[in-house]
Amino acid sequence: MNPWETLRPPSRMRDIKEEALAKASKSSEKIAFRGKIITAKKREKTRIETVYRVVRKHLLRSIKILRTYYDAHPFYQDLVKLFYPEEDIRISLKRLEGSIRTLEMLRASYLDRLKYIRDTEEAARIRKEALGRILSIPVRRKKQLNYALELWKYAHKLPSIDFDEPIVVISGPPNVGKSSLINRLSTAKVKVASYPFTTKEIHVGHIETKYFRIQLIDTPGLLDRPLKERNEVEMQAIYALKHLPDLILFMFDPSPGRYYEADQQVAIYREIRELFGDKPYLLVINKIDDEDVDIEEFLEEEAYKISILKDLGVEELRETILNKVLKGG
Ligand SMILES: Nc1nc2c(ncn2[C@@H]2O[C@H](COP(=O)(O)OP(=O)(O)OP(=O)(O)O)[C@@H](O)[C@H]2O)c(=O)[nH]1
Ligand SMILES: [Mg+2]
Repeated sequence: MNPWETLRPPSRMRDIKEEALAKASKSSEKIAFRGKIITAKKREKTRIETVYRVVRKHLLRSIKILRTYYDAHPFYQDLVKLFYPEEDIRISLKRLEGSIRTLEMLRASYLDRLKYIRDTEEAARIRKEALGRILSIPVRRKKQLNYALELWKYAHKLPSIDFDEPIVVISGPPNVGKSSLINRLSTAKVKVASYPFTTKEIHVGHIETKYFRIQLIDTPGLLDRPLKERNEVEMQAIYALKHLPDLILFMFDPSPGRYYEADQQVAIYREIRELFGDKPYLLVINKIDDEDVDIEEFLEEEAYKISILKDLGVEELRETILNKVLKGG
């Protein structure tokens, strides 16, 4: 599962202040009168506690978002690390945890001071000072709160993967029909277009059988270049291949509209096979309704031949996928 998907984000610094002050003023409305000093003490205590709680809530949400990185499955760690380096996460987390300690200390010290007030003016003065100092914490931690918020925005939308159920990763060069296939075989609804680089992130779809749910993963197209030159979009595909598959479905495009020549498509396949050779593969040549080159000639391996457009061989492919992942054969 995506460990961020159920987490709540912190608010922006300005909204935290607004929420805290609104709740503080509301919280003191309900206090019944029981003598001037006692009532003032109670009122100001409630206000300080309320502001403390709101600030704490947002700091803790941010801390939780960043800490979740350390408990996440390596697949999610790799995807997050692409845009949020581990060192930045570590530093932000340390700062935010430090400000929780400051916050606790401020609360304790101001509530203590409230105990010894002699008049209502003094109570108001202490409360004013307390609120000022407590609310300066999110101001000083604005950068870290924002960092956690941005990380959450990216991470909570990553696809939810169940690591206990079978996973098939669809991979291949750009524009070969990967998204068309996942849309055809599973519940996924991924954008398909006649130009390359349509898919820029990982998508998941499901095939429901009577007893199992198989996850199909659509990935961005891979370019013909070595691993160290791959950009963030391609690296998402690489990480899906590295961490997820029980079966890798590698697709080729023999049509005149192919993005790469046959030999280059095969070169990409070989590079992937070299990196992740220990996984079972299923090779698929799509678009046989519009075949222009013989991929198998370069491939020197057997491949499934299908046309998603004309619905040729697709049902047989589905059966093969189910047999391979469910029976391991
Ligand atoms: N002729 C023909 N065209 C097809 C077939 N399957 C898919 N296409 C077309 O190929 C183009 C690319 O399809 P996509 O499914 O977006 O390909 P993709 O591999 O996901 O592409 P990227 O995400 O850009 O890497 C679209 O115009 C599809 O309509 C097929 O069997 N025959
Ligand atoms: Mg696609």
